[in-house]
Parts: sequence; structure tokens; C-alpha cells
Amino acid sequence: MIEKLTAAERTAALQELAGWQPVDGRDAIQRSFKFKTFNEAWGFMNRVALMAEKADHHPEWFNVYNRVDILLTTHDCNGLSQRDVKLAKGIDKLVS
Ligand code: H2B
Repeated sequence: MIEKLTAAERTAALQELAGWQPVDGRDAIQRSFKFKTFNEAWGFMNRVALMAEKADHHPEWFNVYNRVDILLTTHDCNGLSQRDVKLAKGIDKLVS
């Protein structure tokens, strides 16, 4: 069973993950991405989807035109885990 991050681990993770914010009322992190076009946003979503499927860890997300909002949390432990940190880092690499 996957474990939730401890409070100290959560603080450390948020410091490492510049651009990701805690979510009000949920043990989760979120980041919004903006692209020039829908085509670029969709390409990014495709790459995230492949990464997520490979890791068997899936984002909650929303897209409108060139914007992609991603929320990460671990349903299996009902909170943030190392899986979210790992996926967030992988996603950040796609846009860096
Ligand atoms: N994604 C997320 N975000 N949290 C999970 O707990 C999770 C998942 N669990 N993707 C996986 C799938 C699980 O349901 C399957 C059975 O491995």
C-alpha cells in the first residue's frame, strides 16, 4: 500500500516543485500550463498521458484551448504520495 507523504515530506516536496501549489481543502498539488495553441497543449497532454500510463499514476486535469490545469493526488492513499512528486517532476521536464 502506498503511503501518504508526512507533513515534513510534503513541505520538502513543495519546495522542490516550483510552480506547483497546494490545493485548498484537498491533499493534492496543482499547476496550470499555458501553450501557444491547442495543438501544443494537446501534444503536451499526449506526452503526459503516456508517462502517466507507464507509471500507472494518472492526473486529474482540465483543458480549454491552450490551457492545461493538472491536479495530482493519489487515490489509493487519499492524499499526496511520492508517486505525485515523481509524476510532477516528469511533467516539469516536458516543459523545461
Ligand atoms: N492514479 C492516481 N492518481 N492515484 C491512484 O491511486 C491510482 C492512479 N491508482 N492510477 C492506480 C491507477 C490504480 O487504480 C490501479 C489499479 O493501479
